Amino acid sequence: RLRALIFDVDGTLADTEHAHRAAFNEAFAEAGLDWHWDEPLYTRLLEVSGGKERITHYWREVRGDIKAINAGALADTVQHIHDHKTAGYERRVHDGAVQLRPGVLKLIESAHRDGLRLAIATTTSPVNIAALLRAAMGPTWSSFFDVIEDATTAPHKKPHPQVYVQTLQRLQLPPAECLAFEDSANGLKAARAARLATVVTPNPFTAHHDFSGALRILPSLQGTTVADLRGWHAATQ
Ligand code: XBP
Ligand code: MG
Repeated sequence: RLRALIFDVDGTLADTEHAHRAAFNEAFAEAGLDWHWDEPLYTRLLEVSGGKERITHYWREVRGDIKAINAGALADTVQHIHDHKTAGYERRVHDGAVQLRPGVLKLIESAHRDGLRLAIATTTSPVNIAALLRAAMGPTWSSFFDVIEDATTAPHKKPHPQVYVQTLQRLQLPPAECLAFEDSANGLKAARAARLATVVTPNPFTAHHDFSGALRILPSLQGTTVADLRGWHAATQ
């Protein structure tokens, strides 16, 4: 029996990556770096989950000197850039730059009414989740979610399954009683490695990814009902 829905945030609940990209570029300029991530480059860099991991990966790509930098100093610099990036992202969300994807709010509200438990499994930071969901759902947004696992609680980023494994542990449910919702190949891999049946709603940044192993691949959650989810889930049992 289906008991819980577990949602990724970035790209799944909302098309957040335009705002993330702009915030990264602003943070690079602030740090005096001449880096600029355009859309094609950012699309490629999204293969690295996690903002700090993405910055470190790019540093390694464009500069040969990474080995010469003391690991602590590098981590501090990346942290500084990422703090600015987070502040810039929050400001954009505040200013209304990001909305939930079609069908998301309706599905969350009807699943909650229907007694399904809801959880979040994301690689992003808690402040980003709060900014987005407060803006989209109002001040009571957190009452909808029983469990939130994020960058602070699950340091191994997707495709590592840690964030999903910990979400299941905290829900105290087996994966067979849950469905995951993802938008990317890394997210799908993480969920599948935690044995979760997964509904994928790709977005323009992830449309080219390989989604083999997905339970369903849908253009969005618009029109998807709780009854649909229960039916798809029952077919997996
Ligand atoms: C999303 C990410 C995030 C965002 C940036 O992956 O990889 O890193 O792009 O957010 P997923 P932070 O949707 O699979 O969780 O800078 O806060 O990491
Ligand atoms: Mg995602």
